[in-house]
Amino acid sequence: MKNNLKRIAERIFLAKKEDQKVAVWGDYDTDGISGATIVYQTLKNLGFKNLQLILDPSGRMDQKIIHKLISNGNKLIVIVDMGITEVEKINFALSNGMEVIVIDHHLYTSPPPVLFHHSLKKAAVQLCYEVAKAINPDEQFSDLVALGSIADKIELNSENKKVIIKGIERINQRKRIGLKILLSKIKLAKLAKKPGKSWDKLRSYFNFPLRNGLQNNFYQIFVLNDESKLDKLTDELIRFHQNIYQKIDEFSKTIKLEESKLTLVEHHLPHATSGVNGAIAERLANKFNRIALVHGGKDKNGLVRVSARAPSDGYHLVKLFRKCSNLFLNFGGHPKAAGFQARYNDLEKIKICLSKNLH
Ligand SMILES: [Mn+2]
Repeated sequence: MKNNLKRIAERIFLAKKEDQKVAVWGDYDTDGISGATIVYQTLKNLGFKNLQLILDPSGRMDQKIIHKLISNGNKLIVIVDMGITEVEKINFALSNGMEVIVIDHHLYTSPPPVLFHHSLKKAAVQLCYEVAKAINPDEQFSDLVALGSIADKIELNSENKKVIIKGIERINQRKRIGLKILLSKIKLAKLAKKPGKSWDKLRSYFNFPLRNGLQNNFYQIFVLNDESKLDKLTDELIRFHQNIYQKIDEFSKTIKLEESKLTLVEHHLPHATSGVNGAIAERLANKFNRIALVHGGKDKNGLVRVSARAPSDGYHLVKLFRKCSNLFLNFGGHPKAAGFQARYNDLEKIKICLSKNLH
């Protein structure tokens, strides 16, 4: 993997030397945005002129964006927090004269046919930090690594702990002015060095539907120094947060505990995104101390996207999903926060299968 880092840095230096058009493209959650921000800022600081940052709410390597990049004459795309399994789309970009670098931490079965940096034990933002360090050892982004890792519910381990702790210290020192203003407004005086209330609170502001142009809002909070602009941006973020969480809370309170080992719930709130589904699932998992599965109803093809959350101890959602994988169209995620896509009509079968495999 070290070797890959070196090769990625070399490819970026080549792009700089040849003045190539480069796009950095991040997934739309906090991990994706903070990771893409790190790569984009590092390239910007290198002096790239033809550089573009894409934080698109459609996520998952939208084909329309690939077409746009091709017609704009892009030579290189750096994909963050997605792409490791998108072999078809990558091949499409390659066959149209673009090169691709993937920085991703999701599970894959066969490696993508391009340069990539990957680990299952780190958030994508930490992998981006490593790429940034390979390009410029002086880059100071550990606070964003802590933020993205906490938002993505990454479990602390020997490979990620050092950087995350360093980042938490940096957040507590209020080095990044946008975060400083936001944390003071939400009255988060100090971020603890291990999971708990302060992490949950921080996460609640960053892990919700990053729609309505809020990706850019996040990016600006990460990079701007203008206090009056930051004041407006953070207000906007907090207003959105209050509005959506009020609806999520009201809905979650109406749910009663069922006589089963896990909770399966359908909601009809606006923004039935994985962020909203996840926030409801999170509340129900904590409230009932059991696994919660939440979705916003079926689409026109009769399919549902379900977000799952596990209570604090003793569960591994991805391992559990593997036992019922024949019932899913796809699934993925992390031990305590995961999701799947399935046929709406299979949900009861899925519930029975998952319950059976829970001990
Ligand atoms: Mn991620």
